[in-house]
Amino acid sequence: MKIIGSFVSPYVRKVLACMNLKGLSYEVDPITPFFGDDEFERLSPLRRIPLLVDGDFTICDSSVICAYLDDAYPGHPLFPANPKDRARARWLEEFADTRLGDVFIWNFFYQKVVRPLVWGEPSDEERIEKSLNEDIPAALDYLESQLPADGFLFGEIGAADIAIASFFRNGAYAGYEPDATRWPRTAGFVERTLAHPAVASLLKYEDVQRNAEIKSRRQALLEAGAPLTSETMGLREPRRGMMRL
Ligand SMILES: N[C@@H](CCC(=O)N[C@@H](CS)C(=O)NCC(=O)O)C(=O)O
Repeated sequence: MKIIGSFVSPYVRKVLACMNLKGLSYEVDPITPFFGDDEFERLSPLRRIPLLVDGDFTICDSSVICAYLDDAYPGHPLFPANPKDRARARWLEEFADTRLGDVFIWNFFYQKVVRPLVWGEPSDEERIEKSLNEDIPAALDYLESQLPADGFLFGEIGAADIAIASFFRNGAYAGYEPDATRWPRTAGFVERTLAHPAVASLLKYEDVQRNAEIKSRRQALLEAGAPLTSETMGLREPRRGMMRL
């Protein structure tokens, strides 16, 4: 199987960690979505990563991919079996993908890191401040009411745990760490989840991806042992997708 998308994306990280949990092997085409070519846009119409290629089948969206992997492949289940727990797991995954995505990615990481780096535009400081002072704390207040003091949400680690914790890695890349005195459950949960081998084993590739220049990135990742595809859907110049102006 192939996953199209950068190791640094929280949504790609979620899918790769879930594939690691299931013991599935994969190759990654580590592109940033803005650099995707026409073929990428044909297969991922919103120009978003991750995209899964499984033989002649392709599907996008991290939640849809994780649900497909659970349906199609045995091994470690990504969602609990009990219908109510299962629904709650899907809700918490959705809360992470949508709300944590807004507060940690679009209003924070994207503003601080991606906007200047990819588009050569200044960060929107007002958005960053609002996210840091209002929106991230409100999201963490909610998480604090939902997350367990020990272990994972539904016993074994699964997609919902990983989806939530994944955004904190990007938060940390842009300089944010949750205050463990104000949100002790959240801080402990995130630390535990990110330290799980299925997630932690991806960290070295993320570091290489973040620190290498675009032109030498593939080579640097290969040298670090990353399982890369031989071909890429990446371009040299970025293009804007229909979702972002
Ligand atoms: N709901 C999607 C969101 C994926 C997403 O937003 N990925 C970001 C990268 S972290 C992206 O591709 N953004 C490009 C854009 O929206 O233009 C999923 O779960 O896969």
